[in-house]
Amino acid sequence: MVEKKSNLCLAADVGTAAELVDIAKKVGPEICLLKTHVDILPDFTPDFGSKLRSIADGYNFLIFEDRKFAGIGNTVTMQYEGSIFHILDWADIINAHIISGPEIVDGLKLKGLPRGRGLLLLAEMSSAGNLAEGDYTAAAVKIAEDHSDFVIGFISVNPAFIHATPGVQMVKGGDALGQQYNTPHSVIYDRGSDIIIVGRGIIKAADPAEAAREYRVQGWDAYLSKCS
Ligand code: S5P
Repeated sequence: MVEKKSNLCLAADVGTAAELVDIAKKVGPEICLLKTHVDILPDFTPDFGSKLRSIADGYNFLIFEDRKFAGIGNTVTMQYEGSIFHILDWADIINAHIISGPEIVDGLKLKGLPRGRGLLLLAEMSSAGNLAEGDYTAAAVKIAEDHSDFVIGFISVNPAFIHATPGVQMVKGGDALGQQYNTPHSVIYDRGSDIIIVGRGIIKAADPAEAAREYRVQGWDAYLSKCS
């Protein structure tokens, strides 16, 4: 993040793997993280992971597969490593709900820790009416503290961890399906997050590379103001 002066994570929710590779190359210089939903892609092929990895290595960003694992420990172990996606092989970071209890972290850690991977826990969510609050959020923090060798942060509350916050656009607002947006400054400066996760604010812009630059500058400026 410091090397690239970027706390911008692109949520690359595009329709095909070809578009994803294209936008990764366009906005690569601006981002610290690229977030994927690999199960959206109809043209997924087994070389997807290695292709994306070489772009990530070239532009010095990490890959975050937003799989939102939620099952029991044994099941998520298999989902992480197996299927046609082999997420373990190419994603630096994954995330998980804690609804099934702390063993979900043990299951993912079993595979991820030896490979140097990291996990974000969904402690809060940006969608209207979500149930991740109060005791549930506190439980996510406790689980993270108990597994601080593998859990690196949250999808947004404890300064020892990284907070990555979705629901970010240049103007406060929302979409037609309950997404709630705040500005980069409000998320980083007022709420104390570390990373902004931006999807449609960039991928639907006329010039995604230019939009990514603007989000990076606003996110990084808000971070520098917070530090000073
Ligand atoms: O609470 C959440 C958690 C996540 S990971 N709310 C979210 O919106 N996300 C993800 O962030 C969501 O799945 C999508 O990929 C991205 C937001 O995209 P945007 O187009 O609304 O900026």
